[in-house]
Amino acid sequence: MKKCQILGVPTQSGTSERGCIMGPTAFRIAGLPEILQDLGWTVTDVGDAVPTEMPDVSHSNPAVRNLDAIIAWTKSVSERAYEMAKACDFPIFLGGDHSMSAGTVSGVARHSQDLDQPQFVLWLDAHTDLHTLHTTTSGNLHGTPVAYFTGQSGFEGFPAPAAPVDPRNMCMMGIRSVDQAEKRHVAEIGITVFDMRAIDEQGIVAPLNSFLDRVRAANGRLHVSLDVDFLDPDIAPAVGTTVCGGATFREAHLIMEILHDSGLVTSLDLAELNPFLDVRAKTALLMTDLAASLFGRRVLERKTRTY
Ligand code: 4U7
Ligand code: MN
Ligand code: MN
Ligand code: MN
Repeated sequence: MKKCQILGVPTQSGTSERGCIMGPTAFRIAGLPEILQDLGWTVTDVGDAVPTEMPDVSHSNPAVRNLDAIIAWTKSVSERAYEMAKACDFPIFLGGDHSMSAGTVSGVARHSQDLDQPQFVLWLDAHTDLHTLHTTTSGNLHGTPVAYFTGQSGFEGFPAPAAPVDPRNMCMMGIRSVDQAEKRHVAEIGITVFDMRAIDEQGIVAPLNSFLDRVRAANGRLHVSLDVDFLDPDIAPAVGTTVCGGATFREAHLIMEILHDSGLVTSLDLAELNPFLDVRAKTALLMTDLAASLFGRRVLERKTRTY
């Protein structure tokens, strides 16, 4: 049986809204480990990550918040993610704010490098999270993980990622809030972006399949990072940074179903869940159901559809 390991990353230092620290607990209460077991996986919950000792750091950009804590989380989560990628077929990371992905993606990418396979990343988010310590104006470092794990400069005090992800191996979907500095950066480094307008015009099937074809052709390993705010706030209110006009219930499930059938996904972040802002747990339950779709839950027993 295929083995998956689940790690909680209860960080909220990357955002100014408190509550993401409760995210991993909410996923456990929603029954994620049992649901994956029922889908035929051997599941081990390896508990929660603990940040390393905080370094004594400061930064020239006075807006930057909680730099010491984010460096400490990144170091510890990156190590844990690397060990999990070695030890099982599929690590799952329960956030925690999206600064967690500086650690998760750098850790799994290091293992892909050991295997001599390219790391691909599918980023499902309203935001590009491409700020550096120098360009962020909010100072909230959950807006920076993509710049970190793709090896951009401007992360003084952080360990250099062992295996930076090639931005050309990244695809973003759901994007609808991009700051000026990020706009310049995203075009420059060659990330494929399907913003909400592209999804309105083309749907999700063709864009997603064009990316999955590239992953398959390169014999790549695929990390999926799902930020709650990828979803429309009407169906997923439990997030600090709501942006109108997000993905619908069916768009999100269809992405997960196609990802499952592709067989290409090797790791997953469930990021930014803030249970303190939820309405009768509906966001926690939806995020859990989306993970279930990615792990093979389907409406009918039928042969895997190939795209
Ligand atoms: B998330 C923002 F200004 N870009 O930097 C910023 F719009 O992980 C938002 O995607 C960052 O939720 C959102 O603060 C980070 C803002
Ligand atoms: Mn994000
Ligand atoms: Mn976001
Ligand atoms: Mn957010």
